[in-house]
Amino acid sequence: MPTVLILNGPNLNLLGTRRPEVYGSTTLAEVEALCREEAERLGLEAVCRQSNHEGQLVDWIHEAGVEHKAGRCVGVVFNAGAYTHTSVALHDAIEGADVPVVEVHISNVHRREEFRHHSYLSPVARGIVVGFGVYGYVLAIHGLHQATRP
Ligand code: CA2
Repeated sequence: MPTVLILNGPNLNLLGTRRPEVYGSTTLAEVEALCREEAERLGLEAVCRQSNHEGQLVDWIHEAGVEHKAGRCVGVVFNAGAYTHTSVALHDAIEGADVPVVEVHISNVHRREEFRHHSYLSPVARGIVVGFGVYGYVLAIHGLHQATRP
């Protein structure tokens, strides 16, 4: 079964434990379960990873690139957390790996502080889903599935 990589960056392991007014009350484990179910409905296997470390995220993007090239991975659903607004390394990894990436944000970053308005990932993303809470991950899986169908 082709895979879709669900990648979460720094502090997203805290989902559902704090700041429910911004990020809701769903935990990361529940988000991942939701992604697995939705992916399976579309004939995909969701592989879920989370890290607080930029280099680890870079490595996983590279691996997804290899899997994509081999026809085993349709792409990546990526919430890079705060690295979205800082990381040239993740921008370069996505560009270099040549794998479709959908950038996801649970909150509407454009309604928040100005430092959240700029994304280093958006220019190299296949698509962007912002502000729909954790349902954004489901939308992103559907988007990738549609966009990469033969
Ligand atoms: O809205 C999003 O999904 C963000 O990517 C979340 C990041 C933030 O830095 C981005 O600007 C927007 C923060 C993730 C931290 O999540 C927490 C969850 C619960 C408690 C504390 C942090």
